[in-house]
Amino acid sequence: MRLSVDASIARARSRADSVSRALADASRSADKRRRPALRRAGRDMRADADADAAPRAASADANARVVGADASDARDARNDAVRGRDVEGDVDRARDGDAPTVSSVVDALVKHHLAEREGKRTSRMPSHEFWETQPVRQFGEDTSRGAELREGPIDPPKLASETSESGGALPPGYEWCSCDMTDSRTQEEVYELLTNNYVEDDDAMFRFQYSQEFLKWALRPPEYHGDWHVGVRLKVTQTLVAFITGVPAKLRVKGKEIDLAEINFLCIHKKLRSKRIAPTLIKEITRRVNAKDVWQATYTAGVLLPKPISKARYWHRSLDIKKLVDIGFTRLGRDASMSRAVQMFKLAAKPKSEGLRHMTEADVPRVTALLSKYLTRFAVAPIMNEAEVRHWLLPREDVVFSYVVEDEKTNKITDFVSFYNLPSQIIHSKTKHKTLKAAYSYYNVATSMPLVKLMEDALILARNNAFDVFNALDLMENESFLSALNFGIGDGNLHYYLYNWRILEDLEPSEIALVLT
Ligand code: MYA
Repeated sequence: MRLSVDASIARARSRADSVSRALADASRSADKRRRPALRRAGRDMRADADADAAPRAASADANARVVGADASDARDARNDAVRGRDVEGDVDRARDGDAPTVSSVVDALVKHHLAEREGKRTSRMPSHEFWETQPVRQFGEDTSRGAELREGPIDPPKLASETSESGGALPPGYEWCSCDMTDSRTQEEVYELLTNNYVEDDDAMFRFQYSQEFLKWALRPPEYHGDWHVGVRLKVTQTLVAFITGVPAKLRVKGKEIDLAEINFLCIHKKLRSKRIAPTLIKEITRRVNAKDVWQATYTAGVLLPKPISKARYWHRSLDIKKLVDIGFTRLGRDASMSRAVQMFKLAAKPKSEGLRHMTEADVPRVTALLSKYLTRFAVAPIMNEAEVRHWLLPREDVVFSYVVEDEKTNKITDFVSFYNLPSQIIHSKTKHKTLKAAYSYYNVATSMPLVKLMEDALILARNNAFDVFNALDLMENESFLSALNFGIGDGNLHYYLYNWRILEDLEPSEIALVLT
């Protein structure tokens, strides 16, 4: 299974190669002024991605939290194929008499690749009819020194009383509602909607399955607002068909403290997709958030929208490799045997750190102090008071798992480790397994030991709680343990966004300390 790591690196290289190949193919095609050659550029790359199979690893990802390097290759190949089609446009134009030279086509492609890498807008990029009207960073805006733009709010402050009182127009037959997450019937409706329609991996093999207990936890933090749990119902039957939520939070962004909404669980029933309902939902939650005098928001998504402040990656650590291979989450490399893989992912029977125990109510003040101090190191991090630490970090059965190490002499909490439980359903399971049990790394602080040691204990605890895989983003100091503990890189990006707050430069994931559920 060492192959999986090797294969990830090989894939990164092969992606770079595929860009060169795309350019070369494009150049050849333009030369011949033939469309099929360009189509082939896309197809060939897809075939390469499929052939290079090693760890298939795919998982539903929070907002595309997906494992599976070959899926990412395939997506890159698809993107390249789209770019190939762009070139076809050039070729068409050529036929119309405006003939591009080989070098002009190649130049255009190179320019596009470079611009895309820098997050700039080019005519070849998809336009964002909705997002281009919103107070968010835009691709291609001039953020260089001396340019007009400043860090901070994008729209000037308004008055909550200026916010309109009624929601945007839904298609006929639908109506707005607030989903009362204290009501068990409503919880069940939300659970059903998400279970059948929320985030899937690219190959539609896995879909997030947030439990009702999890949803209650994620949506009812201190000071939450019931009307920030926005639903859309079919008028006649009252069926819940769409959802978006906000919860209040405080974030420190490059030294500035911002009261904002964390937006999550945007979901539209599969039968109502591509009807521009998402922008209507987003405008409605914006209206309801603004009505509470809150003007900023943060959110994460797998999709690339204008314009992330950072791009993180999921990494995956197998805990039950046999099951992961059985369900198609992981594929063993050509030369890897199951017995070697089992050996590679073997963990000790119990945690190694002396004194590691469950976090309790009495730990709340000391965990708050430890975490608050630690989080000041990062450019973007939540600011949590004791009530919020109690809510987000005290253990909750089958939802959030938190442990501390207490120094016996000083009674200080020296270390804290936590993860949450977000299973995915296996959509077309061909085995007895119906669910992938995934633990997601949450907030961790190590002061009495290296982080890698604390996280090894987290893996053991997760395995002892019957999780199949442990997922972690490359945020904060996580890179210090990912490779060392045999995590494999996933394929989905998780983009971090701020609404109505500009920062001028993109941040590294290691500068981000925000984990949204
Ligand atoms: S991320 C999780 C998102 N959910 C899923 O992936 C579940 C499965 N998918 C679906 O349910 C639908 O495909 C969704 C889109 C609902 C995603 N974030 O209605 P449409 C833009 C933001 O025709 P549909 C999460 O929960 C798209 O670029 N925008 O599309 C965080 C296009 O706009 P533009 C998205 O496929 C959510 C427009 O929608 C996303 O039927 C943060 C198309 O609309 C996305 N994930 O539905 C929300 N996906 O033309 C933003 C597509 O411009 C919050 N789109 O490209 C902003 C802050 C608001 C509060 C502010 C307070 C101050």
